[in-house]
This record gives sequence, structure tokens and C-alpha cells, in this order.
Amino acid sequence: MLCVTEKKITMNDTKQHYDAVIVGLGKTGLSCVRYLLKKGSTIAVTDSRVNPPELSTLKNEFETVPVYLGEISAEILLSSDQVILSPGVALDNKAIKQAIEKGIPVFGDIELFCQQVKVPVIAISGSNGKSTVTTLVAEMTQQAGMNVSVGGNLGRPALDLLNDKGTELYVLELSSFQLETTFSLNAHAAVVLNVSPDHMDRYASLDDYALAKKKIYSGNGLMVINQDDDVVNAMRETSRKVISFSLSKPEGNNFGVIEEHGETWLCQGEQRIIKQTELGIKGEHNVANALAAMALAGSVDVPLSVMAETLRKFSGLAHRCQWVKTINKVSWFNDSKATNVGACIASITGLCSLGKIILIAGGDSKNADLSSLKPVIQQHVKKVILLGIDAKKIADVIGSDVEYEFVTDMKAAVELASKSAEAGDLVLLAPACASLDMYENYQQRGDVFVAAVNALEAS
Ligand code: UMA
Ligand code: ADP
Repeated sequence: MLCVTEKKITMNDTKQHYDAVIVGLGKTGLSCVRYLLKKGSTIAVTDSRVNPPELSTLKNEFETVPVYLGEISAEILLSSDQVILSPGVALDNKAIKQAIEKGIPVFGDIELFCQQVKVPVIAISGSNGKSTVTTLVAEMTQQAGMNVSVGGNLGRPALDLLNDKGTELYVLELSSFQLETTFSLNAHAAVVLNVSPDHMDRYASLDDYALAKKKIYSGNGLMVINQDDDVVNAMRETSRKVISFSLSKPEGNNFGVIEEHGETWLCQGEQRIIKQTELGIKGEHNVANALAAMALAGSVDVPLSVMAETLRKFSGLAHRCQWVKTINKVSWFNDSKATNVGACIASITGLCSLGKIILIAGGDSKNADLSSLKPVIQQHVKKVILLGIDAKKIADVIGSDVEYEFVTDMKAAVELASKSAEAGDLVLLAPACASLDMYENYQQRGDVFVAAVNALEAS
């Protein structure tokens, strides 16, 4: 069989006909290879990178699968019955557009998953809070005794989950990129947690981005709706079963909060479930996340007492508003996962009651409109330390009202923050930007931050 790697494609290479060509050799592409080979399909893989992340794994596991690298060539795609697109590649890629124009079906791994899955799926999307809610729903349903497989945009690719034995429920985090190429999703329950600008380098407008997210509600399952988010609220379909959540008093059987004797209760209708102070995760945005998770878990009959127990125990995922340590009465928080403006604002407003904030921000803004950062920074932040490719863009938004300084790396950011902080302040890494201009991913950025904070104490 033909095996082309690290080589330009020639017409001769494309004489072979494939059942499917997989575009992208990252985590998704590899999961598609494994899935399609198991089904007996004849496949090839292509990636615009010369050294994609899963190349050596592919070569080790499936030596004979042809791999075309260095560009995505329409010729390869046109030699296939279908094209399986990884989420990192946009549908408006030139070669992909050509394949679509020639009538070749183009879809993603989640579509393959949907065509195969036989048990209920709970699907979670939104600009922010996806991983937190996905994990909470998985833990609540597992705690209730169900055999649950969890993954998607978070952790294990969806197709890998199909190998799990005895799964009774799939809990999937789905990104807008994945939803764009999904057509057969019919989730038992689905949510778009919120919509705020993100990935504006991939979408023409916020409406386009919201339309991709809306696809999670396809089918006839339960729609879980954030009543406080106008964009999400507009996705409500009157003919469908809907349950909503809100940070105000709930009506009917919906989820919300009730203020009582100075306490905030998370409730379903009048039923008090858990006090905000008892939640392991902190900040108003996490109250919304907890309510959304309960609405979803309720769709598979998890008892409210089990949900409350999970919410008491779950103290949040790494790199999300995570307390690192307190040094000389200055507290350090790592929210490296705050990769867009909405998340950064939620992070600042969630932590501002603890003290004045020194904010470390910057990175790749993904062409976002950063202007909504200004009022929140003016109100709660005493100094901003900026790094990364779009540092200047953030500085332009802040203007002259709040002090800011530029640094070239995280170590310098942490050292400057340490010099600038006074007892009672907190230093927050909440970049409002993706990390990929300087780091492998948000985890590495967070790890570098934590290491620099730990080095401070040692010095
Ligand atoms: N790429 C190329 N050329 C190619 C193929 C990919 O340059 O031919 C680039 C993409 O532009 C992107 C990177 O390679 O920058 C990775 O793309 P990919 O599609 O190969 O990604 P995977 O490794 O398959 O990982 C994807 C998700 N990544 C993206 O959507 C970018 C992972 O989510 C997800 O965990 C994984 O599938 C399993 O489902 C990560 C992510 O950043 C965490 N998601 C975005 C987010 O959460 O904001 C959407
Ligand atoms: P995602 O998977 O959508 O990126 P995460 O659960 O990983 O979301 O949270 C990432 C960051 O987004 C958090 O650290 C916090 O700053 C912010 N965030 C989490 N939930 C919400 C929410 N419901 N609304 C706004 N921001 C949120």
C-alpha cells in the first residue's frame, strides 16, 4: 500500500481510492483512524503540518496507512468517498471547500460518534464553563451509580469512548468547531451554557459562532437553557421540552437561586438543594455552572441529594481560578484557562471580594473585541501586567486609568507582580487570550506560572 510521509503530493499518489480521508493528525484524527480501521475502511490521513502531533503514534500503530503532509490537497480529498475533518481545521479551508463543491460529504468525529451511539448522550457547550459542567455532570451521574463515559472536547476524543464496556450514558463536552461538522446529534439533554465572543478568528460574527453552538440542541431531547443569557434564551424552541437555570428566583420546576436570611440557596422551584457557601467551587459563574449541571443530571433522574453531595466535594479543575498559595499575605490564583474576555471578567468579578487584584493577562486574543474588559479592570484591578502577542491590544483598551506594564515572559510577570503587590492583594493569571503564541497549551502556561510563584517563595 502507498505510504507517503513528509513528501509533497503528486497526481500519481492519488490513484488510490479511499473510503475516507481524515484531515488532521492530532488527537481527533488518531481516534478517527482507529475507529475507521476497526470498521474495515480504506483510509488515508492528511495534515497541513509536516510533523503533526500524532504522527509517530500513527506510524507505530498503523504503519501502512498513507499519510500526506505539508498541505491539505484537494486531490487527496477528491479521491475519497468522505472527508472526516478535525476541529482545528476550518470548513472554509480552500481544499475542504473544493471537496464540498464537488459533493463529497465532509463531517467530523462527533458525527461518526452520533451515527454509532446507542445509549443516551448529555451534550455540553458554551463559551465558558464547559469543562466544569461536563465534569460535574459526569461525577453526579457516576455517584448515582451509572456507568458513564466522559470526553469530547475535554479529555478523551468521543470515538475512543465507544470502546468502553457497558456505558449507560455519554457525557460530552462539544466545541463550536466540533458542532459545525455534526449533523445527527440527538442528545438526551443538551446545554449552551453562555455565549460571549471567542474564536473570532474562525467566525465572521458572534451570530455565526452562536449558530454553530445552537446545533447542540438538534433533535428532540431536553433543552437546558440559560435564562440570563439573551443569545441562549433566543435558542429556546416552544415545541420542545425545556428546563431553564438562572441566577434569580426560579419559576415552576426550573433551577435558580433564592436569597433567604442572608443565605443564597441553589433551588429547583421552591426546593432548597444546597447553599452557595457549601459549594466546593467559588464565584457567581460557578453557581450558574452548578445549576446547569443539576438541570442536566436531573434529566437522567439523579436524586437532588446526590447532586448536592457532588457539589460539596468538587473543588474545581486545575488551571480554573485555582488558588496556588499565599505568600506574605498576597494570594496567587491560576486561571490560565480564562482564554477569552468572558472568562477573564468572570474570574475578576468572582475573586474581587478577596482583595485588590494585580492581573496578569495577554496572549493570542483570537481577534476578539477586548473593550468589555475596560470597566471591570477599572473597577477591580490596581495594576495589569501584560505579555504575549496581543499585550498592546489590551493596553490600548485599558487606556490611562489603570497602571499597566509589559513583560516578555511569565517569570518576569510573576516577579513584577510580587514587587507590586501589598498585603491583602491578590495576583490573578487570567489572560483573556489563548496561550498558543508562547506555550503549548493553557496547561503549560499555568504550570509555568505556578513554577514561577513557587520559585518566589524559595528566593
Ligand atoms: N492544525 C493544522 N493543520 C491541520 C490540522 C490541524 O495546522 O491539518 C492545527 C489546528 O489549527 C489547531 C491544532 O492543529 O491549532 C490542533 O487541531 P486538531 O484539530 O488536530 O486538534 P486535536 O488534537 O484533534 O484536538 C481537538 C481539540 N482541539 C481543537 O479544537 C483546536 C481539542 O480541544 C480536543 O480536546 C480534542 O480534539 C479531542 O476532542 C482543545 C481546544 O483547544 C482542548 N479546543 C478549543 C477550545 O476549547 O477552545 C475548541
Ligand atoms: P471551558 O471548558 O468552556 O473553557 P472551564 O470550565 O474550563 O470552561 O472554565 C474556564 C474558565 O472560564 C474559568 O476558569 C472561569 O474563568 C471561566 N468560567 C467558567 N464558568 C463560567 C461561566 N459560567 N461564565 C463565565 N465564565 C466562566
